[in-house]
Amino acid sequence: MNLVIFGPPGSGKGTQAERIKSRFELAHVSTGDLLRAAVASQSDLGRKVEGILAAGELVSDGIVLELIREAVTRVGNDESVRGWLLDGFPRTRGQAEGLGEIVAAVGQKIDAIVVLEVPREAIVERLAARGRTDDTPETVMNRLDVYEEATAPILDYYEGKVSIHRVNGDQPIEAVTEAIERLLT
Ligand code: B4P
Repeated sequence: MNLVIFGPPGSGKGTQAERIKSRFELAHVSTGDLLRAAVASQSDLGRKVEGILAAGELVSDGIVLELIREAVTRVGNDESVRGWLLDGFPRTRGQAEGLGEIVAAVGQKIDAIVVLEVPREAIVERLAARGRTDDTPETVMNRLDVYEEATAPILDYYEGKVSIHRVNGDQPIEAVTEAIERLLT
């Protein structure tokens, strides 16, 4: 099974992905984690994207698509998992179209998209409590705006093509996990 977990910044995509990956034996692929690891290692890629992450802007589609192409190929050769769980990707229409080409080239498809719905006020509160370097109030506001403008419209692109499951993400972590598991089994 190949899944995409979708939602605004701070909606709990990474939190839920960590919990459901073992339940469904999936490889968790987070573009945010891959980019933060590149920054931490100060690789060429990391130095290029560091400022973009700090500002809450999107890294270019070309860079992110290359990371995903590598990850999908790696997971396809990994017999210990039954598919992938993409977290934080796609985030633009260009990424969605690029993902379609990548999965078609390896004979795969997206089986479902899980959308975590959380009101803006709850997100601002959550991220202020977490305090990652891109969780400052100004950056969080920018990330939410970028989500509304560039990312949320992707769901229209997938409408009618892939099963889209909407989940209330504004409830305790365990309740969100249970809701996702019910939808997918
Ligand atoms: P991401 O790493 O994807 O970060 P995120 O959207 O903020 O986090 P997520 O939704 O996973 O929230 P989490 O579970 O951590 O992106 C970071 C940056 O990387 C982007 O701004 C961009 O610059 C770049 N980037 C990433 N992907 C890209 C792409 N495809 N294209 C271009 N650029 C890209 O949860 C957040 C907090 O809430 C945690 O503290 C958690 O404990 C808490 N929480 C979770 N669930 C909760 C619940 N149910 N109740 C209360 N608190 C909860």
